[in-house]
Amino acid sequence: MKKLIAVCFCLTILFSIGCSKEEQPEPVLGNMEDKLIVVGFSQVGAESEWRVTNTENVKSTLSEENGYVLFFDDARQEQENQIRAIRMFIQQDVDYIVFSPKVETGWNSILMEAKEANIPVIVIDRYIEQQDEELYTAYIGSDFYKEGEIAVKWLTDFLRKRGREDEHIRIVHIQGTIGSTPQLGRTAALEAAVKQNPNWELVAQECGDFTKAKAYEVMGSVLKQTKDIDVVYCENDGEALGAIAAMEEAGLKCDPNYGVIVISFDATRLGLEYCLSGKIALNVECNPLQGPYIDRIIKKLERGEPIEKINYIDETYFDFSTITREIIDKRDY
Ligand code: GYE
Repeated sequence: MKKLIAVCFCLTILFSIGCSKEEQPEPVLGNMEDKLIVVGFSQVGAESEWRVTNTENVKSTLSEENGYVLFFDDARQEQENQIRAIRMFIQQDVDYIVFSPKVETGWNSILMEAKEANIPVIVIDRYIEQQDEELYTAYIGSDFYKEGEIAVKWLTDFLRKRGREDEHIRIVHIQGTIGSTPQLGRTAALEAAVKQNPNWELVAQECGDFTKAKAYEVMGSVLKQTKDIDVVYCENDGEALGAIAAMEEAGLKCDPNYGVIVISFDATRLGLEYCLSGKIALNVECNPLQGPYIDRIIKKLERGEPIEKINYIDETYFDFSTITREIIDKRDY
């Protein structure tokens, strides 16, 4: 631990008012020196329930009581803002940089700057293109292709159980932010399954940007073209809620037994309520509680212990036939 607590507080103030390093006043030295670990966290935005939970969890875990000073920046969905925040963290000489990259590409030069400054970078949630393994210290997040595989396997089994395995299945696909790891993984799994099942047809593929509003809008346009839809595959809960609202307005029933089968990802509390009502048939979990994983890795690094480079979080799924009120009430998010 190389930072002084008083410096941290000065920097927090400077960061929020946007002063340059040269303008910083002399730090006032306190008696808690050499105790707190300074982390700069660049969050991609606040587009979904998942994201809000992720932010709160990281903030509450990397707390002062737990030994940290946290600089937080919300990039509002702009990669440029993330790059600017990371550069600011480097100038502030933080101990660690944590960031959730909006998309997979475009990070090389800023991560090179962090590497030159000897600041370990922990990538969370979404992944980066692997050009240089040495540009980051660890990744913590989900295996998104696996999540997609869970979804298509569930759909295959469900259709088989209903004797619909040879039926023509018309699928609407609402994608997340294009180029982000969850979009790439969840999309790739669906597209692979469509190739394997000649009777599955992708009737529309639109970007919902992981938001309820955008999904509502794009689903509305799809419904103007066709209402002959068997499955809507949404890449997060917000999108599922938007798509369901548009379908219900258009007179479609979202119900795996007698209507449209809606598939979603995240399994937030609200998403699971929809699963309990049957409006979402399957909800594949994506765990946003990544703070404790970050904490564990940083503390290990502080003690000089070896760490795993890639850390996938264990995840499950919930479907309309097995979800219960008790399960929802016991969940943390
Ligand atoms: O599924 C979605 C969010 O990157 C895993 O981003 C995350 C995704 C999550 O906005 O709700």
